[in-house]
Amino acid sequence: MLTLYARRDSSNCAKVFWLLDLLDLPFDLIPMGRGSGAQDTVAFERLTPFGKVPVITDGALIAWESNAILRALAKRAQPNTVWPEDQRQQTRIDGWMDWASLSLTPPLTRLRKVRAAGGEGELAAVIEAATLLDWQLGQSPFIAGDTLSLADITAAPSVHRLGLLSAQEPRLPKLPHLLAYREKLELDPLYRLHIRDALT
Ligand SMILES: N[C@@H](CCC(=O)N[C@@H](CS)C(=O)NCC(=O)O)C(=O)O
Repeated sequence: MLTLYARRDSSNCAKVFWLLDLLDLPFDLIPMGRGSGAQDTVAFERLTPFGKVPVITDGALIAWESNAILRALAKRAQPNTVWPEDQRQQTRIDGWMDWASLSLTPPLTRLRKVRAAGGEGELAAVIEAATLLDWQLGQSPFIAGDTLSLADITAAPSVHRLGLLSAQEPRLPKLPHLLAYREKLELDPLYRLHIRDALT
């Protein structure tokens, strides 16, 4: 049986909640992380060198880092369309997952933190990443191709938060492919539940 240590209002956990639901994988949830009321943090810290959520265990398998968890779950539930076994497709999806985590999310996270503390923050890097994503979504209906994949799930918290930012930030350019893509994701009940309605 899978055990997930996580909290619902964390972006990295939200990706994992979405995939577990999509793959219909049963799991035990141990609430963990800031504000979760977790008691047994010592046992948790033995599982991960960083003390961050999400973490999953599956028998002897322990996985931390949300993208590694997504791949471990997708591997466990083959065949599936979100991370197909074909190496060429997997590599393309992996590339976009890394891009989302390394180039899309960090400037947005930095901006949100600075603004939450009352500062202005650096908008240019957010615009650069969002514009690249918009361009890519002009090439294919989903980030890594014709169907929803782990790349979309990885990027989803930032896609949602870019939508929240665009409502308050007139300097964010209109990005029509990104807007249409977010509207399409919002038709997906699992995106609504785990991303849109779970994350601020
Ligand atoms: N790169 C890691 C980041 C993990 C991370 O920073 N998790 C945050 C929540 S999104 C966390 O554990 N924060 C402290 C806490 O909730 O106690 C991943 O993708 O899993």
